[in-house]
Amino acid sequence: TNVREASASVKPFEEYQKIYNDIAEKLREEDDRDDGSYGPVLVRLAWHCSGTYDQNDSSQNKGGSYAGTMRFQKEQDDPENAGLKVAQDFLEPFKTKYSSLSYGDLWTLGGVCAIQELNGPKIKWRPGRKDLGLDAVPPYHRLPDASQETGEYVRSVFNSRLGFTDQEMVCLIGVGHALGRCHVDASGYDGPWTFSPTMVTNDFFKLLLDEDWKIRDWDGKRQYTDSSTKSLMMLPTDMVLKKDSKFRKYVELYAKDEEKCMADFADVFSRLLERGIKFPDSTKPMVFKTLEEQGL
Ligand code: DDH
Repeated sequence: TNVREASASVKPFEEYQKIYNDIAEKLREEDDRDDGSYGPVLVRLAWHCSGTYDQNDSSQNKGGSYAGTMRFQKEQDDPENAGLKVAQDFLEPFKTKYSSLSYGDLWTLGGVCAIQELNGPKIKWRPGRKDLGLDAVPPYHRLPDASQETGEYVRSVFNSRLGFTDQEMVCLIGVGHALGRCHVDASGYDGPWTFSPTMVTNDFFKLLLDEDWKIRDWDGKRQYTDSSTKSLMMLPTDMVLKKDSKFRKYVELYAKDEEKCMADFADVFSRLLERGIKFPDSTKPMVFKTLEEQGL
């Protein structure tokens, strides 16, 4: 089968809100990461532990967030996962404190918490993933290679394997890349996409359309830089969203309509975290309050 059954024996909502609060408080306290927040790298961990799913694979190596297999060196060594140990280490204390929580639940909840605390939309989330063994590690080359610059390639990742539409892939990539930056010592690329890398915004879409993007003149990997400030970047795969007319119409839509952008992102990111998992009817989607909403 291509899906896995989530456990029906989960804790009440309040218990998960407590874990959310613990993660959010640590995010608030620890600001020694490049732009002052570990939030972006937590979002990337949630995406990379989920984005390995292949809906056409019925083997035990089908991937997805269920099995928590990025705790194994073998999956950490996937070149596309370079730099994510930082995020795993950030969350590890909560695995110790809430030992019945699986890694898949912890890492996806970490991403949900980061998005909401960085001013993003509410992301529905469900628990029940179970840790599986080393033999469930998915194969390499499922997570996207940023040096590819064709629509066909981007669709091969998000449509063929993950089942997302053109509009959904544009939304996921563009809101994801509003956050954080590339690190030479991780991916080999360098720099942020936006001027506010610790805020969830639709700025990626506006900048992609409005700026004049040129190949950066440097010794590193082939990437683009904005002609006006030369401080921002775009990956080859990001530029595809502007060049491919079927993608571009959604870039234009999301650049104009932030509200629609955030509503669509909340929905599609939530589904990304649940790819390959069947949840029992008894497990209702949870929506967490931010620290601010709780007066914390
Ligand atoms: Fe990404 N991403 N991403 N990305 N991503 C990188 C960083 C971050 C690709 C390549 C890179 C998504 C899609 C793609 C985030 C979220 C999301 C880096 C730099 C590369 C390279 C890593 C480093 O050096 O530290 C490619 C290729 C794709 C693609 O789909 C074609 C999606 C869908 C998301 C999402 O969240 C939904 C975030 C956040 C970061 C910043 C991490 C950080 O440490 O900061």
